Amino acid sequence: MPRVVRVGAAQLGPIARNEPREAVVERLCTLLHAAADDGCEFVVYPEAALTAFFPHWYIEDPRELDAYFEKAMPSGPVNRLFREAAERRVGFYLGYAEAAETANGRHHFNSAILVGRDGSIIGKYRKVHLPGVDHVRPELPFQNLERLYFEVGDLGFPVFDAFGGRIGMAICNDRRWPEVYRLMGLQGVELIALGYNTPLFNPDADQSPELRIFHNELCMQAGAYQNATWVVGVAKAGVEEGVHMMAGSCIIKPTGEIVAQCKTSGDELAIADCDLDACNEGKRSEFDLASNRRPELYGALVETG
Ligand code: CDT
Repeated sequence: MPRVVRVGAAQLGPIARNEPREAVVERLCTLLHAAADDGCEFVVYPEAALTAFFPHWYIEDPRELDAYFEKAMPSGPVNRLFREAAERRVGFYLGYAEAAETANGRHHFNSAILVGRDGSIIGKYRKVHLPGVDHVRPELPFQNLERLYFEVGDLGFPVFDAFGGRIGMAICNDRRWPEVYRLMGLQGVELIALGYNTPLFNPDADQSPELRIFHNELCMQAGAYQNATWVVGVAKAGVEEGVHMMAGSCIIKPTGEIVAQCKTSGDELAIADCDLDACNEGKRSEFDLASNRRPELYGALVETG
């Protein structure tokens, strides 16, 4: 039986700092319905898709900061997204800021969930590779304070049985690290969903927007090819509160080729039929990881430099 999953990469344009959750969820639902009308069964939204990307600013007021975090998933306005997605039988990946209440207090993560076509949460991922710093640098035009606002994810890189295949998740800066794809590749991943909020300018480096766009595609295409997996990378794009964000959300097939891509910097869908069996060729030949890797040597190589 063919294992074709029709996927919608649901790019978002900017979200204003004062944009209510209800308005954002309305936008998510509009994309969801367009995807469902086009036959999609899985929609991928960006990183931190419910709010402006608040790590770009130092927020002194603890109550203002707290308002960016979800204390339960789903809750409040987000219930609507779960309800309408289940009604349309569309599953989704959703990035959000998570406040997790545990026995030893409250913990904050940059998280993503995988939701099935029946609206149930199949799995969660918490971002491991947090960019930026944990202190304010007033001289910069904008911050990346993810290391101030979030803890490093503690769930590893799990892969879930869903949509007839093996589905993994990553978040933004994770995509630049080959071990992220490989750890999921070793678990047989067939589609990696990945949301991002990437400024077109890096205040810490002299990089043109063109070079940054090249690196965005380079790392996701390499991750797809080297692990024979689909990768769906989805942006929050446009000018968000003065920060120019990268667009170019795309769907990449296991050969590393881009098969669908957004053209604008706003709310937009890119759709592709992702044949999970297209992973088989790579997984059985060049990237048959079990027969080609030499993990017994890698430790020694690292130790001897
Ligand atoms: N959100 C996130 O992870 N952003 C980083 C920005 C790095 S450059 C300032 C990224 O890798 O896209």
